[in-house]
Amino acid sequence: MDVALAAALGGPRGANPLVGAVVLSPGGEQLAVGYHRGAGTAHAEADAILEARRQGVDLAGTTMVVTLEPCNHVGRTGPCAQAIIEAGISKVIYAVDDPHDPAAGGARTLQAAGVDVESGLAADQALNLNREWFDAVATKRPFVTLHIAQTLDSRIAAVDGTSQWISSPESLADNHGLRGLIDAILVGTGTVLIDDPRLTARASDGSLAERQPLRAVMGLRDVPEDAAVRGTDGLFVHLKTRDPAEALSQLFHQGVRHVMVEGGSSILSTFLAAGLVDELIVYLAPTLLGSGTPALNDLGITTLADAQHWAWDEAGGGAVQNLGNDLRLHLRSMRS
Ligand code: AOF
Ligand code: ZN
Repeated sequence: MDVALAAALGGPRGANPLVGAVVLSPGGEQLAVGYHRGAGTAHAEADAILEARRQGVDLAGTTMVVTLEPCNHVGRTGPCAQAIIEAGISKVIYAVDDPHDPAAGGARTLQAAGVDVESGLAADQALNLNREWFDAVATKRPFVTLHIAQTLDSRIAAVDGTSQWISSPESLADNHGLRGLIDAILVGTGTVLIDDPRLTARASDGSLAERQPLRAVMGLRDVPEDAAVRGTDGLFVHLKTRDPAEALSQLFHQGVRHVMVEGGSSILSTFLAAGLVDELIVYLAPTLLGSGTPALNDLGITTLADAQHWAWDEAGGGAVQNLGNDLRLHLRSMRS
């Protein structure tokens, strides 16, 4: 399963989960490894079977170890359960059940065909591998990470509007690393009109990362024809709504399972007030502005009893990290 989990990481994140699969001989020898390369391409099981056949391996009586329950449906590809049965594989060990209704049920199909099925091996690691995806499938909306780059006194811009760069280069690099892992970045039209950001994932030398997130702008105002966010790669979308739930619904239907909301204040606040944030990442610079644009405005809270409580999240580098001169705070919603 460790080999399958590591292989899964070869795929890109997106509409589909990362999945890895390994074929073992009856004696336990590793015969082939496969993984899923993203929506529309072969599933991990099919990839491993193909790899085994390429090597002339006889699959009869072999065991498949896979990080997710083999699918039971014909989606863009599949069903994997059928491919496993037809290949003559006699045992399947998988980590976690597929929570996606149309695809679930592969274990039952395999068992009905006489395949020996075991599940639960390294389940925690497999859940962690795709934790945002599992969450998104359960809630039927993208997992939402809120990103705030602020001063010690919670300002994201000075009175004159200047905001570049509150954060240290290390924090900026960290943010660009995250952009390369998520499916979409979301900002409001106000941010586009004021900052004209590119919202691409870039290395410190300015070069574009291999994988770019969708750039989503929400709000009723028009996005200028020459706005940098439009780019030329077709990865731009304008969501003409101010309702955060509606924006998430539109993104989910476009295959987005993990979105990072980057600002400005009113968008950040709208998502928080609506209880639609799963994770908070705050880059805290050791600077003061006294006045200027606050990171957040009204959350609809008037009494302490209604305060929002967040949990420190130790996953992925820790709850508090030093990034250059900044602190990076990582928190998780109490709901998830
Ligand atoms: C598997 N093995 O490697 C993956 C699975 O549209 P499709 O055909 O690509 O199916 C997508 C669904 O299949 C996805 O939502 C998830 O439930 C499952 N993904 N299943 O057996 C794989 N990536
Ligand atoms: Zn499948």
